[in-house]
Order: sequence, then structure tokens, then C-alpha cells
Amino acid sequence: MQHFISPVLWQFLVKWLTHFAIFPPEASSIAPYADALYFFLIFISVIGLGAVAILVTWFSIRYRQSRNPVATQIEGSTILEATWTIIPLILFMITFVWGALLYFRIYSPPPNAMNIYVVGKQWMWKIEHPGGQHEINALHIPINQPIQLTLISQDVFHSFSVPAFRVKREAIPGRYTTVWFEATRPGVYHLFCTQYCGTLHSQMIGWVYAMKPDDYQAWAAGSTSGHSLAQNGERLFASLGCNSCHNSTPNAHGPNLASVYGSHVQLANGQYTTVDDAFLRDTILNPTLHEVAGYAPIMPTYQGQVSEDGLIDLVEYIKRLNSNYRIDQTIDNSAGQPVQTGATPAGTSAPPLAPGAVKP
Ligand code: HEC
Ligand SMILES: [Cu+2]
Repeated sequence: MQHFISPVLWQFLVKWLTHFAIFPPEASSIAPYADALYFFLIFISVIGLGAVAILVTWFSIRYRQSRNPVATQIEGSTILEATWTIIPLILFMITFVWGALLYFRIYSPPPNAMNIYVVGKQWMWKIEHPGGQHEINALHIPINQPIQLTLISQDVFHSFSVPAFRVKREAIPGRYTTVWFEATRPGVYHLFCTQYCGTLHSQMIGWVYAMKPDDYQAWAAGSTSGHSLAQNGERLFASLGCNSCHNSTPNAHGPNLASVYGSHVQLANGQYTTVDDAFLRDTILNPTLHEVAGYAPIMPTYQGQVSEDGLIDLVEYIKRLNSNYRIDQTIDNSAGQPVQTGATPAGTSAPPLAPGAVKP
């Protein structure tokens, strides 16, 4: 047989037949909900298909030319028209409400979710755990723990997809997107890029290892690079000179960044915004995008100076920054400026939070 068809096609057939599965396993908490809606849609489609097929067959037998040579004209039927309007309307509304509820479930991550960063690039997935574990085309996660992925692309559009978890989200250049899931069954699952992204798109695949929490702890301890993302970020913060403006000395030129993450800051245009990952990334690359109220717009742009991975490190660092103690220790004090550690006395120009910053 294999001599008559192309070897590529033969390989494909063999693989397809051995790994044939109509449906991926339901391995996340969302999967049964997503599938329920999917099966409902299939079910009503099959009912509709069946009804049309039966009517077509029945009418073509019943009203065939030999039995019914002269066509009967029907001028409309209100009951019939109301029926075929109202039944689909009800079905569509059910689907709409059901779909909206599922959508909110999929898009609202639980607050205790563990955050992992994913950077897509031609043609691989780079995964960065806050503890400093780096992986390529592999993602290790504990089961029964909500995981939130923060995705970004270094070049073109990619799409991160794990069918067994019913998870799919675009990785977009220049913008963070997030997706969350909770794996329920230990196992190894396919990871795909589902957005055609160039020549080797088909090789932008990998594996998700869903592990029991103990196994995950063991893996995390054995795979760390020795530096957490925040530690890398701290070094970058000093080497890029961020600490020359962002510190707690009285004459600091920039807002104090301790506890800024998650707070509401007032912008120069009077609006308030919440400091999240995207805000931090935007500010570093494009400080004029959201200028913080009460400061001269002197922050330089770091566009082209920090890689996507470096930005993630900085974001992680600022996220975890609860006091200025360590920043103040790294600033160059040779000019003899007084360096304060600990709380800033009232009346100085550097309050512990940026002006207008309100803790949520
Ligand atoms: C020349 C001084 C200067 C340097 C260097 C500097 N910044 Fe800034 N930064 C500012 C000023 C001034 C503001 C407030 C005005 C604005 O938003 O543009 C600011 C705002 C910010 C904000 C928003 C603060 C808030 O309260 O929401 C963040 C985050 C930030 N900077 C991070 C950084 C990082 C990270 C670096 C290093 C890569 C850096 N800055 C380097 C002066 C500086
Ligand atoms: Cu891709």
C-alpha cells in the first residue's frame, strides 16, 4: 500500500490513525463548561439539519410532479412565520446568555492565580516563572492551582493554545494579554501556536506538564537559574539608572515606586489609572503615554534598550517592591546626598507614594 501513495501522506495517515482522537481530554476546570456549550451547539445544529433533511425528502416524494402536476400557490402563513422566527430567537438567546456567562468565567482570573510569563517569538515559546525557571516549548505547572499567563510576542502575532485545557490567547507584539486556567489532571498535553506566523510556524509547538503540587515543587527547586525574575529586575533597575530618579531621597526626580503596583495613580490629564503590568511596560518604553501628575516629564524612553525578557524582569521587580530600602542602598551616593532608608518624614518632596496615588 505505501508504495502507491506519497511517503509524506503515508506517514500522516499512520500517525493520524494511531493517535486518532475525536476530542482532546478535559484536563482543566473550564473544559467541561466549554464542552457543554459546544455540545449544545452541535446538538441544535444536528436537530436543525435533521429537520431540514426530513422535510426535503418528504416534500419531494409527496409533491413530486406525477402526483402534483400543478403547483399550489400559498400566500403566506403567520403561524408558520412566527414559529420559524420565535424558535431560533429562543435558541440564539439561550446561546448568547450561556456564552456570555462562560466568557466571564474564562476572562476573570481568580485573585490567587500564580503568574507565569510567556514570550512568543519566531518560532518558539519562552516561558519565565517568577522564581527564575526558564523553559522553551515546555510549561511545567501544578494541578489544582489557578495559573495566569501573561503573554507577549517579540515579533509577529502568535497564539498560545492548549486544547486539553480549552485555552487559547493571542500573543501580540507590544501588548500584554492574559489567560488563566486550572489544570485538574496530571499529564502531558500539547501546546500549539495557532496563528500562522511564518515558515516554521508548524514547529512552534511544545508540551505542558501538569504535575501534582509536590512534583511541581521538586521540579521548580531543581530547575531554577539561581536568580528570580525580580532579582534580575533589581540589577537592571540599577544598571539602567532607574534608581537615580526613583528612590526615596527628598530631591528624587521621579515618583517613589514602592507599593505603586496595584495602586490608583492620578495622571497629568487628571484621570486615574490602576498600575498593572501593562502600565509599567508602557511607562518604561513610552513615558509620555501616561504621565503621572505632579512630575516634570523628564523620564527618558527605554525603547530599544530593554528586551521583552528584561521588561518582564523590571515589571516583576516593581511588582514586589514594598519598600525603598534596597533601591536606596544601590544609588550612587558619592555626591554626598543624604540617603534615607525607611519612612520619609512628612513635608519632604518625596512622599511614600506618588502624589495622587491612593491605595485601592
Ligand atoms: C531622569 C529621571 C528618570 C529615570 C532615569 C527613570 N524615570 Fe521613571 N519616571 C520619572 C518621572 C519624572 C516620572 C513621572 C512622570 C512620568 O510619568 O513621565 C516617572 C514615572 C515612572 C513610572 C510610573 C510611576 C507611577 O507612579 O505610576 C514608572 C513605573 C517608572 N517611571 C519606571 C522607571 C524605570 C523602570 C526606569 C528605568 C528603566 C525609570 N523609570 C527611569 C523619571 C525617571
Ligand atoms: Cu507562532
